[in-house]
Amino acid sequence: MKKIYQNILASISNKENLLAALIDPDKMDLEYLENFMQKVNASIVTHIFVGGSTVKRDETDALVSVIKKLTNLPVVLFPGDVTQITNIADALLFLSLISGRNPEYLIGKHVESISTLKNINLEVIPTGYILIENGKPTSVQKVTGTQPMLRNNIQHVVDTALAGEFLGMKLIYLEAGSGATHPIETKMISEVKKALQIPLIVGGGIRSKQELEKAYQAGADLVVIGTAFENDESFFDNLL
Ligand code: 1GP
Repeated sequence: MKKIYQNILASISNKENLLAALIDPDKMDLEYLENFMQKVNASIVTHIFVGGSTVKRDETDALVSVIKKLTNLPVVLFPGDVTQITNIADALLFLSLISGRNPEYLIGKHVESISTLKNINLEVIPTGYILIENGKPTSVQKVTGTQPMLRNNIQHVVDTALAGEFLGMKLIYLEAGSGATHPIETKMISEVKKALQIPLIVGGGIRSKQELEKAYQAGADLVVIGTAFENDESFFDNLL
């Protein structure tokens, strides 16, 4: 059943804030997963995102099959590469790195993924992915060989997000990068949100309840947190 995107839209119209816990197969120890998922299930998390910049073939499949046994929350792939696609998940963010100018990450990887995607029944959600500089190089930047967009050129980011919407993308993801020193600034979130009709995802560097609330207040519909959950499980309790 392909309903993840429809459910995101329904939650937004009900004014519910969405929160994804990002699990990187490269960093998550399977032995630790059960305990981690108990924390997730008892928290305000609404989605599980799975993905990373450097993940070994089949690692995502193994991880997602265990996650599915431990939670009823939707599991959405947020892949760093084509090898991270598995039909055990509920949906796939079909990411186009529209902040960059590397054709591989605008269309190349997408074409490469079709031999897998055409044979499985995975919900595919076209997503405009926009990397914003945060003071230090990110893994996305290194892996994709692209430059992030400048923090102080908000208009250029707004135009890029809207171009993504006009191209037919269903979500826009503003990304400061995993472990970013600073999250995306609220002014940028609110300006992008004002311009868009489609939902806005914000992630990277969010480490406190206050930062999470600021992102929602500025207009983020769905916030993604990875590092803060990985580093300190009690962060789940702080969000209650
Ligand atoms: C990274 O936006 C996500 O792609 C989450 O970032 O790990 O900094 O929470 P953090």
